[in-house]
Amino acid sequence: MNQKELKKALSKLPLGDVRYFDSIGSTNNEALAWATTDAKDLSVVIADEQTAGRGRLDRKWFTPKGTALAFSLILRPTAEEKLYLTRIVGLGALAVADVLRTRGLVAQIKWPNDVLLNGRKVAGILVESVWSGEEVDCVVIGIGVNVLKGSVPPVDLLQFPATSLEDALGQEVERGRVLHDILAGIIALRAHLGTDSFIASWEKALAFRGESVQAEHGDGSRVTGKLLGLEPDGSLRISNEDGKSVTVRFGDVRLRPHG
Ligand code: BT5
Repeated sequence: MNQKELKKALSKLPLGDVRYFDSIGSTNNEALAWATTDAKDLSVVIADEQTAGRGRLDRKWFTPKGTALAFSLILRPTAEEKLYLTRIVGLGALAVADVLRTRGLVAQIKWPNDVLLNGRKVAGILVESVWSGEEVDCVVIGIGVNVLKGSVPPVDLLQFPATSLEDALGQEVERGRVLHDILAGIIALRAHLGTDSFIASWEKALAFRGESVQAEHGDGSRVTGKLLGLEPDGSLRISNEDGKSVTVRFGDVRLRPHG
């Protein structure tokens, strides 16, 4: 992957500017800094390697050289899109899941921000915002996808099993093509962000729907029950052990199958 190849692969998309790095700390950090200056809507930061890739709550995200996709897309949301900011993590996750499905894979979203293949994590999404007082100015959608086998971290570093596209497909995949397709998917889905059908598609792609799950918050509190679906803001709806419908909001939540 290099700047020239990428420019060619992405040339037909209505992107802002594209910045490519052979190696960087975190594409999200670069995009957040750029977003506070002159970044246009749909500008992208892409890196071949991240040395300080981040997950939620500063957990580590591994992006070894030459194997993965790591990029951050800057959105300048319209007034209407600002009404649906909590759906943006779904926008990223759904675009990734859709692209994997067009390659014949059974991709599911482990709410809120993981994409799974065969019950293993293949991609993670990290959405961060730049605020101007009370108003959101920019949203950065950071996406990491394990494309080639070498991108999958060692088991002892993981809380959840991981896989790559190459593992799932049994053949190598071109990273530029996957990147193109995910960006095209985000651009297409973005037009539907505020619709009921967006939530319906997101809901349909959820892992563990109708199954027993446990959502654990950072403070140790837990909700156990059947995963029902999503609220209009993208929060998770679970029927708890007393049969009552409860809402699990975004934040430091870990979801796993239960029982
Ligand atoms: C995420 O966080 O899954 C969000 C990951 C977002 C990464 C992208 S890459 C481009 C952009 N720039 C950044 O700096 N970040 C974004 P979370 O749900 O907190 O999951 C983090 C956990 O996933 C870690 O604690 C590990 O257990 C596991 N993990 C780390 N690297 C992984 C990998 N390559 N594949 C699968 N699991 C991984």
